Amino acid sequence: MEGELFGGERTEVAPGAVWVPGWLDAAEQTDLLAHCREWARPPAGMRTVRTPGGGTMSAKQVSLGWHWSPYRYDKLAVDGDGAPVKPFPPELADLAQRALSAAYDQVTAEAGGPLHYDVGLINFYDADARMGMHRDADERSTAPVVSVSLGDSCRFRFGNPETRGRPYTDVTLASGDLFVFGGPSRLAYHGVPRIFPGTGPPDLALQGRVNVTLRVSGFDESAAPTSAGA
Ligand code: MD3
Ligand code: FE
Repeated sequence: MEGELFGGERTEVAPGAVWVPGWLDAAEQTDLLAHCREWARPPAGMRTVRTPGGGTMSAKQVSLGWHWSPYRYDKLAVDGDGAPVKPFPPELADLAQRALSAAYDQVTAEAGGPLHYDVGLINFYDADARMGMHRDADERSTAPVVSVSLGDSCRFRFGNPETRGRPYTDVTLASGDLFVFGGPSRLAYHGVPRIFPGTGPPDLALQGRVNVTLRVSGFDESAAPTSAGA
């Protein structure tokens, strides 16, 4: 198929859900992964997320800007070492704006000006990790969520806003792929039912998969020194 080897082709998987395979080139993937490894270090580094039911998430996670734990945001790593969350880095703010431009012809900003991306959630998957079907509803903003994949490919299941079950669409996300979830897709159920070990670009030298999501919290930084949500 023409263009298969090149990034930048958009597919609208559902209204507002745009997939851009091969969006980041090899050098950009290497650079982003190196940053993720830095951000994963303590303090407020990568940790196992415990869910209220007594389970654990198999993907390990680190937050930037605002610290997410089920199901709230804080300025401290309240379910980790308690340290202040790392700041949301300017390079991720830039990446978010480039992602919106790549995915959409026009971004309909909310009243109050351009979208202010201020949260990064980074998930680290080993070969056996999964993420069950869920919705992301802990942000106060309805701005699109930006997702960038690195390393091993995965099966990504994109569902519907009403139920955990069908109808859903399965997509194979590969290293460098961009996915943006806005509009009616923002509150759709989604999950990662499997990782395909050994499928990442050899040069990236990553065993497993890393997913970076960029979000707009909708929280007021100055109004809530330690906690928001809940
Ligand atoms: C659709 N991450 O961090 S990325 C998550 O691959 C999350 O680590 C998965 O689900 C991962 O919450 C899936 C795709 C994704 C991310 C956020 C979304 C899809 C989304 C938010 C709303 C709708
Ligand atoms: Fe999610």
